[in-house]
Formats: sequence, C-alpha cells, structure tokens
Amino acid sequence: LRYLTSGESHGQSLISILDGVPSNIELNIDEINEELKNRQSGYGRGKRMEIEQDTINILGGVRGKKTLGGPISIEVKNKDYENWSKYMNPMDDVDLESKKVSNVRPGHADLVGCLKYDFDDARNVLERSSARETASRVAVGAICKQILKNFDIYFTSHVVQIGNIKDNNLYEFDYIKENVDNSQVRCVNKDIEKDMIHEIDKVKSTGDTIGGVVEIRVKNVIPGLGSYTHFDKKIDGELAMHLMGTQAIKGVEIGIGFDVANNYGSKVMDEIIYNDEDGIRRNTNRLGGIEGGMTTGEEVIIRCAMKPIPTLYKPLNSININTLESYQASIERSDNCAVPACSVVCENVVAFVICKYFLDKIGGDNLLDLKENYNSYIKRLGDR
Ligand code: EPS
Repeated sequence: LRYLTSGESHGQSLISILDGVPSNIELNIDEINEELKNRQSGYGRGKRMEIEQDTINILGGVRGKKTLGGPISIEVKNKDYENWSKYMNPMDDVDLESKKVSNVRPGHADLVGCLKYDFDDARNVLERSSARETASRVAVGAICKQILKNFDIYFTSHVVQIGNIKDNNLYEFDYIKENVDNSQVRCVNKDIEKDMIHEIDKVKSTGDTIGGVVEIRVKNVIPGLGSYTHFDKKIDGELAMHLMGTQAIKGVEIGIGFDVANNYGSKVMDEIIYNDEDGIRRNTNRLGGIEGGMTTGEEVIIRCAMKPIPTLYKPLNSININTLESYQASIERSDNCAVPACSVVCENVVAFVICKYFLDKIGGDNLLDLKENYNSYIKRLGDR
C-alpha cells in the first residue's frame, strides 16, 4: 500500500493516489466526508475554514462503490481557488507580485525552502508546505479505515493537551469514540474542554498561536503487524516516520513514551497472562501495543506533540530574503490553534500505516482472499 499527494493550498484541487487496495472493498463516501468535516471543525481555526467544505471526488479505481484493485485517485477541491486563480493558475500568466511573500516566517518552511528551490517568493514554498495537504492524507486514511473495518479494526483520537492545559484522565476506547466528535476541541472532559477553549481565546487575543498533544488509539489490531527482523520493518518506526512527516508534529510517543526512562523495568514491561476466553493478553499496556517493532494485539496508543503554528499576528523578527534587511515576518491569514484538526489528521495517518502493515501481513488481491488469509492466521494463533 502506498500513496502520493499533489496540490497547493490555494490551487485548484488536492489530489491523492492510493495504490495497493484489494478489490471488492465497499466504500462509504459519507463516512469519508465525515472525517474531512471533523478535520475542519476544530475550535481555533481561521477564516479559511468558512470558505472550504471539503468533500472527496473519486476519479478512478472504484466502480459502483466497490474498489477495483487498481490505484484509487481522490480529489478534494479548493473552493478558495476562485479567489486565487489569477495568482495560482498553473499554465496561464499569473500575477506574481500581489501575493509575494518575502519576509519569511521563523519556524516555517519559508526560508530554507526558498534557498533550496531557488525562489525569491516564499509563496512557492508555503503553498505546498501548508497543512491544507492534510485533507488528502485524511481522505487516504479514511479509505484505509474502511478496509480495516472488515476486520473489526477501529480508530479514534482525542486532544490531551492544549498549551499547558492537560487532560491526564484515562479513558476507554469506546468512551473516546462516542464522545470526541461532540467536543469543539476534541477533549472528552467537559471541564477541561472549557479551560482549553479559554486558553485558545486568550492566546488568540494576544495575536499568538498554541500547540498541544493528541492521542491516537487503535482497537482490535491483530498481533504481528511489523517485524523485529530488520530496522525498517518495525511498525513503530514507520508510524513515527509518517507522523513526524505530518505538518507541525515535533514528537511521537508510543505507550508511556519518554516515561520509559523514568521507571524501573518492572514498571515499564507489561506482564503476560492467559485465560481461555481472551487467550494471550498483557496485564497492562504501558508499551502501547507494540513490542519488538510488532503489534501485540493490545490497543495501539500513540501521542503526538504539535508545535504552535508559526504564522503569528504579532510577527517575530526575521529578514526579507531578497534584500536581507531585518523585517518582521509576513502576516498571513492563519489558524491560531489547529490541535483538534491535528487529532483527526494523525488518526488517519495512523490508519494508513496500520492498513499497510495489515495488508503486508495478511496478503490478498481481493476481500475474499484477504478474509480467508486473516481467518487462517487468527485460527493458528488461537490454537496456541
Ligand atoms: C495554512 C493556513 C491557512 C489554514 C490552512 C493551513 O489557510 P489560508 O492560508 O488559506 O488562510 O486554514 O489550512 C487549511 C486550509 C486546511 O484545510 O487545513 C498554512 O499556512 O499551513
């Protein structure tokens, strides 16, 4: 399973091509669009979200709602392109001056992007580095979820920190899944939610931005996705790569994460138990469902730290890349907190990786073969 995305934030469309999906998987377009809507609805987003109402248009690889086994091409249109075609049209002459960005923003891809690609205009960089691209990644992940639904593998995510407001409570998977979409900040504790909203408002009033931490959970993952046999087959490595490759993510933890360093071994490992009903289980899940680069069958638990968005309404000191004079960074329309959106994005990014490793492990060109292979693996594990 692999995918590519293409498209600029204010271009015509975002396009993704997802290759390796088995045939005869039924797709539910409403569920995919619901994911896209959730990505857009978080508290703290800017004016752009009032313009866009993202929905997907499937251009290939699917017939009569069922996958054909070939690459699936997915389009998410940018409604804002109407207002940007004179600056962004790919093949006509365009107005290069009106939207030119020369005062590069600290913490953004602007500066190094211009140096590396030989641009005098950071617009050429920010259009692609923009987190608008995550709409494509959510669409791809949403399709992966629909593949895995056939095997009762489910995903959820929530916000556990905005700035220094933390939700340290432990929640069951189902509680998060049932409640998270009712919260504007994707926090399932009503009191903490209020504090988070207050924090976002406070930060916005000062022209600043704020980051946070999101937690992703995956339920009913079979044991043995990934492998200990080589570094690049370890599923935790691949999860970290895809998540760190998501705009603004600065850290990824699995299970208790960095806390492994603060505790003795007896408080880090999960004891192994067996009973006839549940089979082989772990008594705790501190290692977040991954041991030796392989899923254990326990819930996969991942946390990601998102940095505050670098586009500030009270800009930091920087330089003009063309004159090299000191300037304040450019002010662009922006979100002041995108942590709730990041929770939806990371959940779908994880769905792609889990699906990729699931298909690698189970194999099968079509849903029937996949189910047979799955059943035979589960039966063999059950016999142990
Ligand atoms: C973004 C800037 C804002 C965000 C955008 C990401 O857009 P604009 O420049 O049009 O105001 O709203 O996010 C999205 C459009 C999105 O769909 O998530 C940036 O600079 O990264």
